[in-house]
Amino acid sequence: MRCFRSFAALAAVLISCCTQTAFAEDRDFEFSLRADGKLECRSDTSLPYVSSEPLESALSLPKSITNSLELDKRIQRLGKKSHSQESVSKNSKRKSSRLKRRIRKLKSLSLKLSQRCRELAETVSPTNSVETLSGTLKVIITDRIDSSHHSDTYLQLASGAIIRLEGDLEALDLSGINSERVQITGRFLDTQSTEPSFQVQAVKRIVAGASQRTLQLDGTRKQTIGFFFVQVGNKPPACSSDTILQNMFRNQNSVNALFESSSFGNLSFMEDGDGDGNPDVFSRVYQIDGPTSGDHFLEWERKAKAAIGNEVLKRFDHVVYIFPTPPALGVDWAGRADLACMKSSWQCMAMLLECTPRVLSHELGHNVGFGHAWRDMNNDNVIDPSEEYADLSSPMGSGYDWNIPHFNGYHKFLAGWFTPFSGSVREIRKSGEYRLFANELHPENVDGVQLYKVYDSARHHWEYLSYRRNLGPWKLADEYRNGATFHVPTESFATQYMHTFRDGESHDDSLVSKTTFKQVSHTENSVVFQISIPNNPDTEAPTVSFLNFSLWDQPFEFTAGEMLPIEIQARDNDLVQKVVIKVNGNVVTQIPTAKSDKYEFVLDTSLLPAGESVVEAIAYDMWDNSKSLSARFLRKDTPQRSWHNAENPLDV
Ligand SMILES: [Ca+2]
Ligand SMILES: [Ca+2]
Ligand SMILES: [Ca+2]
Ligand SMILES: [Ca+2]
Ligand SMILES: [Zn+2]
Repeated sequence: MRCFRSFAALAAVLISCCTQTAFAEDRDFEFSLRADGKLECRSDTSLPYVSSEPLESALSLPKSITNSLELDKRIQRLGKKSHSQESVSKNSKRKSSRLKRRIRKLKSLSLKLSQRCRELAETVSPTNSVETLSGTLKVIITDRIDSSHHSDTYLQLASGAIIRLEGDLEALDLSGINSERVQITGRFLDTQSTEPSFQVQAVKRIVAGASQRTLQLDGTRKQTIGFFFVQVGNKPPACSSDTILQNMFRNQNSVNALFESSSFGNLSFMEDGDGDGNPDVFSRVYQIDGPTSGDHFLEWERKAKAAIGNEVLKRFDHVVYIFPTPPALGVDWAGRADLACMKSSWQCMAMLLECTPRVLSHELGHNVGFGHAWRDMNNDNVIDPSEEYADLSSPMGSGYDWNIPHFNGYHKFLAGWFTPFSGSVREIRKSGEYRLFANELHPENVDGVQLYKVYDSARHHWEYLSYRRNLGPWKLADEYRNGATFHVPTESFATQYMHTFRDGESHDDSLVSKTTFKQVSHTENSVVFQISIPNNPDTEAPTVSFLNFSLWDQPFEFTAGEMLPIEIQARDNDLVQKVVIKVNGNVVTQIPTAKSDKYEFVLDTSLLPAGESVVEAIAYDMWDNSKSLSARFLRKDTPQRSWHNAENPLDV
């Protein structure tokens, strides 16, 4: 599933979807094995079902097969092969019967998995009808010891209740995570458990009269952070308060020093944020009774919260729990954190099962809003779990040895850390020779650019170009230094590392994107390169239209409080970069590039003023050509000025 994240892989998936054949006749369900080992079943007549446990090994699919379609193909291919082997020689007869045995085995596996899907469908109560919920999206990232990761997506309702979302979550747009309301349609799967789950069918943003979100973390932030040590059963926490105090605040290369240096003073964590004269790394060990086997992190968190008490917890922007080590708890992860919680007013959570600067900086990086630092080590355009942390030039990768480097250029940009320093980030639109200063230097001391954005018109994405150096305790592996480094951002706030150039090295992409790049020279603080790109290749503005209502001369009438779904279609000769939604002149949301050309949201009219309101959709392409379209809305309770009132000349 992870392959959806790169454009090339997405194209490959789209192509393979289009050549899909009908599923086997004797099967009501199409099934697939998810990355987490669970079985997902789809049919034409219902929402998908997902098994609550990973498949047992007896039912596991052959290697390189992940779904029913591939299984069918394999069976077909073996069938053809066995026909061609028949009635030739003794040897091929033996081969043929071996193939037939293999086919029987695969067919029986296919039937068993279909049967499992039917059982799954039956255990979900038929009264669980499709319904619509609204709330905010919340994502918790789990960093596993084996360098793979897992993310859980939740909907937090206005009541505070948290519901785990299941389904095709790769398609979820996370740009408004934690700070925007969304409306989701789907069905409850399991309401009995302490963690109810909901199968998602569709997600739409809710927009209203006023802007409800900050797009970036602008301005200086001094965060309060409380560290709490929790014993689970008889298992003690992973480290002492002294270890955290040193690693977080007091060592020369402390995690707080890393954030202060990386953010150019925009973000720091306070050792005594509640101002009572004592560090907020609490030496007391809180005791919870378990469970001590299996991964029950929500339950541990709930019990730890109860033991600590809300009076204490509420003083902090970030609450960090230190639980027992992974082997003591019998779990496969070392850290876990809320993603992008700093974008909202919500309290941030992180859990540590290891107290190293590496894990600590990584989890707090998730709190800021950073995804992982990927690197496609084998260049197959797919990020495998083992490649999820493979870019060692960022704490969001695995870090280099036990050193931690600064966060990378794109992530600094995402956090708004360059924002106060004008001229630090520039787009390259013209061919020429450019100088780029090191990502690590404080922009106040730099008279020049520290992050370049280059648009690749063939691959339809922005590439971020930075230059790295060692600075104080913040050290990089050699291969990331002495050259211009390219990163491509992903939809889940991750970055994909592309390449670090060397002096004299060039890349000629003129056949694909008409762009060539050559590194000229470097010093410790800067690199010089030449780039040749076509002159503004796109002057054609996107088209934009409303799909689900027509633009009459009259405003669209609504009753106050109504939730109006609005569908917009935006297309471009190149690529739609975003669709910005304004209500009465205020930007209320922006929707990034959609995989289809449909941009949907729900207008919450309860926050619209009396009288007429204007909703404007502005589509931008990658070159900032834009096209805007407005629709008028009128609250029914206000008397409508009719067109045949006096000043209308037609009324005579
Ligand atoms: Ca304190
Ligand atoms: Ca790969
Ligand atoms: Ca500067
Ligand atoms: Ca265009
Ligand atoms: Zn992580």
